[in-house]
Amino acid sequence: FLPTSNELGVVAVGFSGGQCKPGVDAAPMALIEAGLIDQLKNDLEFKIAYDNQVHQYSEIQPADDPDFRGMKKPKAVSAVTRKLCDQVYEHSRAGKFVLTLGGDHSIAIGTVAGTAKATKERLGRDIALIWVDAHADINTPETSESGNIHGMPVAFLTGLAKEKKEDVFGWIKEEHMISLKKLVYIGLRDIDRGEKQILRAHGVRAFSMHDIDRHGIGKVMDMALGWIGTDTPIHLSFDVDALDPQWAPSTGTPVRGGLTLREGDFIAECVAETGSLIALDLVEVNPSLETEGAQETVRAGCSIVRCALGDTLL
Ligand code: HAR
Ligand code: MN
Ligand code: MN
Ligand code: MN
Repeated sequence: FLPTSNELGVVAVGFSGGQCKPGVDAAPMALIEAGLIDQLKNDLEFKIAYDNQVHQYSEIQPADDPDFRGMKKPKAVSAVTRKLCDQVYEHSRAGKFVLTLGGDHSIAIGTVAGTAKATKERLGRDIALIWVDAHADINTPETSESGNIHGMPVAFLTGLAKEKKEDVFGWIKEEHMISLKKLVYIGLRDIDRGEKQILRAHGVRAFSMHDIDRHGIGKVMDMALGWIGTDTPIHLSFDVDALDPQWAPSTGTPVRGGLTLREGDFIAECVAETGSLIALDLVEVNPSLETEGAQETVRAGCSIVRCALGDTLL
């Protein structure tokens, strides 16, 4: 079921509306200026389908966008992710890998919805979702303490959070959703109380930093991929804040005690090795937050993407 060709659809999303800090919208350009797309083209010999633009989606963002059920900028995030879903869907439906460069993590509502739908249609299969992050991002509007939608994407994608209003994620239908049984977390270390209850109640497979310390990253990846099973299309959503701030300081919500850069690359390599990866998001790089750390964070992001796309495999 893998993308049969070596075609890679790239979507650059300069969107920051899922949280409150400006600057994360500049990440796609910073990653591209660091040479990411050239490397994928030249070193990895991908045939790249990229429209040469960083989408800001300002044209579809409503001027009047009051809080709703505690969510901040609900209509803007809904409209942007809906549009992004269509873009990702088109690439994935055509059998391409899809690389999405964010943006904050709210954009995964669009990317995962797009690959889930495309894969159901193309292969009649449900996708698995590997969420590499310091955070679980599974708050419902009601459990969220911040109202920031980048803390909620997994709740909307799994149907835990539902809203009928078409312009506030009501566009998310069954075909866009993934099963909580096919969701695996790696790297967790800052989970809200309400999120813990959700993870426990639904028996979600989660590997925290504690698990990585105990078993080592090799064993954790064996367990994570074993849970998903072979022959299941995988969407990997990688939040750069999964890495320790030592390697990725320039991100909106850094949390100490994270993955080393090598562990992050290893996770990406292991997923690449399965041959089942169909899509990758790289999110939450915010080059404006640190002066020296910004380039380091961008480099770390580039490295993760190259590894996930097979660079270091022999
Ligand atoms: N759990 C917190 C919230 O809901 C923090 C979410 C954090 N941010 C991210 N996403 N970078 O992974 O607001
Ligand atoms: Mn996240
Ligand atoms: Mn995070
Ligand atoms: Mn917290």
